[in-house]
Amino acid sequence: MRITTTDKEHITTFIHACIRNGMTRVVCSPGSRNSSIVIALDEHPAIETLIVHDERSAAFYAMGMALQLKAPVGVVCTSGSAMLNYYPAVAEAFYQSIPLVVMSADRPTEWVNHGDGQTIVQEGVYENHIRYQTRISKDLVENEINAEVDKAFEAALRTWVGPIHFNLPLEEPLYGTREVEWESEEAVEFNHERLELSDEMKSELSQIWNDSPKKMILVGQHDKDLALKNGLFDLCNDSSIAVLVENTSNLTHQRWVHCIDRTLAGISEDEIEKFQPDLLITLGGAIVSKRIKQFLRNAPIKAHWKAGYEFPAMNTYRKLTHSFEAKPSDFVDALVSMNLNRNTSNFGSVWKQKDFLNQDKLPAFFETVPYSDMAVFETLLDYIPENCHLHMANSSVVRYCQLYDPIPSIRYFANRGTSGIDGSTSTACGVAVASPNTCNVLITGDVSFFYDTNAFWNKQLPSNLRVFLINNGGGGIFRIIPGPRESAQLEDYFEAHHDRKAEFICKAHDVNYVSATSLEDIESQMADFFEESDRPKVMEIFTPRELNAGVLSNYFEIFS
Ligand SMILES: Cc1ncc(C[n+]2csc(CCOP(=O)(O)OP(=O)(O)O)c2C)c(N)n1
Repeated sequence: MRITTTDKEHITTFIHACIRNGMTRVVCSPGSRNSSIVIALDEHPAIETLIVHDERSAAFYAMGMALQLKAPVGVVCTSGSAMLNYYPAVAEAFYQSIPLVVMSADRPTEWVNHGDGQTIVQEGVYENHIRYQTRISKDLVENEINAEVDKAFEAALRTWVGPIHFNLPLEEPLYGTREVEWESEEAVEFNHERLELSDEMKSELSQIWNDSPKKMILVGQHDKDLALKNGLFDLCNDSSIAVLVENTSNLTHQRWVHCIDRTLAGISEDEIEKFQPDLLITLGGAIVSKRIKQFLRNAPIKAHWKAGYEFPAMNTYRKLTHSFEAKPSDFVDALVSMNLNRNTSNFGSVWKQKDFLNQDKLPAFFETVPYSDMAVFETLLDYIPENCHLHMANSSVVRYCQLYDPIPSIRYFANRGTSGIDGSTSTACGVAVASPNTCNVLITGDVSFFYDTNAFWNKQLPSNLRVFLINNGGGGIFRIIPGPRESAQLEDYFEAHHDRKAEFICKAHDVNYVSATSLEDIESQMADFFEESDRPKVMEIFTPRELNAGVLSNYFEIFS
């Protein structure tokens, strides 16, 4: 097939190598130095492009698309500070294990630090948060470019998934084009090897398993994975195992504990020992619950097995004894195939019983709850449509959502890699753009929302996005957590109280906007809000900032 491309041969070779490695979507930000790359991408029949001005938002968009597509997604920007604005998303992609492909155009290397405009030292900028970084320049021949690109994608995709960075020095003139022949090639497949445990390892693990009447499996952030769910179900068909999952693990089962903080709140000092595991098995990424981290760090755990390719040395609970670089589902299957002894302990039931006991206390509590963040979450979560994507912004939103049992058909998203408040809306937009037939709901606080309003500043805004913006006049979390809430600086510096409203920001971006100040207001607008529309919609819900923290603390008290 004849295609138009840039006249810079090494860029065309580079783009073709990226396509072969599975990158077929790129979010482009405007500039001049990157024009040769943009021309090649825009003209290419195998590439779909989006345009987002703000590079910080662009990178979160791309990250959201990569999450949804389970494939590498590129971002391309001009030289200078533009590429620094990718950094928050690069760090998030690094800690959340997402294949974000950064392509930064650069001045020719000999002109860096010699007074040229829009020039900074770009190479190595993401040093501490990148799976692979390299320079692709015109000095490389075709084979060298192909080998380097393959190496980078291998690092990003085969086992430990994460972001990669290509820095591309380019000389003027930048806008020339030419025609070339291109044939689509077989895409590279990144197969991982299944975990094989040695006989020695099997006998060591069996010994520990048999010596541990109290076993706990804790699953952090993980995409929906039926193989993992089935494996866990087979492995945990045993009352000695407590399975604790957060909604971000996208796993649910009636025998498992879904609301960890709610359950922990009911454990009194004198019964702690009953709930402390001998053996801890952790799967998946970040854990939201600070309480469970504290609980496990203080527990006399004898062995901690961690399974996952990412961060094999990560020792969150300070008790790590074995790290298995494997897919969590493969590790669970390996344990299942060992036919481990069933144990007569009832440790799993003890946890689940506590969960049931605490659940029983909820209806009476919610009858008395005044209008507040807590009451709003209770109402909103009843209306989230089945099978949708639910994006939880950071701060108190993701924490409130952990207090309600997850809805099995929903896919939960949250930027828990770095827990930043800087890209939640852009990430939700990226996921929504890549899932046009699914309703995407974002629940966000006001500071997170105002921080990332440039998410709305682009042409491809997804109409399948619904945003619940809980405006409690600042960072409500700081009224909840001990420390800032007792500080004289609380209101000005931590909560950073403001009285901004989102109405005119939404109008500026032609986003539908409604507001609410009571539960009745919210409920009466819900049907319309979820009606199809050609634009996204925002419902701004105003809550009483000074009341929220007290209601939440009353909630935790009902379990004690
Ligand atoms: C990029 C970034 N800057 C600062 C913070 C620190 N921070 C954590 S929560 C928060 C306030 C968020 O407020 P809001 O989004 O309104 O949510 P609420 O606390 O009211 O639930 C801030 C500033 C952060 N996590 N990320």
